[in-house]
Amino acid sequence: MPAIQNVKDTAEKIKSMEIRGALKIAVEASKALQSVVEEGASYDELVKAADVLRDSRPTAVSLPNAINYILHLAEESENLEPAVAKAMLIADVTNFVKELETSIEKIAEIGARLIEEGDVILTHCNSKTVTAILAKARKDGKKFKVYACETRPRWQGHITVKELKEAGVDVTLIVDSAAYHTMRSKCVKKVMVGADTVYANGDVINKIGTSQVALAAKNAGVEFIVCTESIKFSPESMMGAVTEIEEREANEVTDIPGVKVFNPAFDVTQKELIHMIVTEHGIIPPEAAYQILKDKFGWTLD
Ligand code: RI2
Repeated sequence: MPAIQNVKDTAEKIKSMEIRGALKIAVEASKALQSVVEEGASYDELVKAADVLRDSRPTAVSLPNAINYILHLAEESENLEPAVAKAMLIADVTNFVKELETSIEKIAEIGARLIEEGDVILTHCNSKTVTAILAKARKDGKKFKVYACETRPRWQGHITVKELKEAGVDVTLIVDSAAYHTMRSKCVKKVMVGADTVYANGDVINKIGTSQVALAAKNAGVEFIVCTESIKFSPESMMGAVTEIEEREANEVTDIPGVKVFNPAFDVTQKELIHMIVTEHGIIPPEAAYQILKDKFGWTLD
């Protein structure tokens, strides 16, 4: 298949959520751009391919972060002899994809240390980062219980319960509106969720409903933990940019004809509700998000 067709297919799959989860989106978009590079495309053709992918999902910042990084690599190699530039770019992009994929293993290693024997954990939506942490803790021999919100309207909680069951974790599905009651009646100790975007000030965008779970956790005295790779930290937020919250079709919510529907896919959880953020670089308080952007990516305000 020609690389540009592969790019269009990938963009379509991201849009329809066949490819979903913020890290997976970044990995698959990067691989699609890698195929464009391998085909020997010019810099301008690579930019065009990047534009096809860029708008496929507006809220997950991992997508523009990955695309911009690959374009930056391409710019750096532009003045080299074409064959050398191509070989260098392929090697750099391959490395980048590998780094993205291994960051989740590092987080699993770090996050699993937080899980204690007998813990009761609640999660919302389906985060590969969170399920990797829980699967690692189970593999390490720890016994604990997980409650997973079903996560209307796309039911990603069903993916979570399947993945955790396969990993041998004791997992129970709950409806979204049972989150607070479950926290109190089942002695939940920790909430663990993923992220689609982390702002420089420590606020976190994740699946719709996350902020309600965080508010409930605060009231119930439950620790609220965000688990995320640093590719999801938003450099634009340092300059005050606000991420667009994706609104999806009404038919995801109801098939009743003529009913007005508001269907936002994500919400913002304020840093005051977050106890810690687990990243591949270690565990940080939400206030240190700016430091990650500065130290790891060199983005500064001056
Ligand atoms: P990982 C998902 O969004 C959820 O909001 C989830 O918490 C987040 O991406 C991060 O997922 P969607 O793609 O990258 O289901 O941790 O809309 O897998």
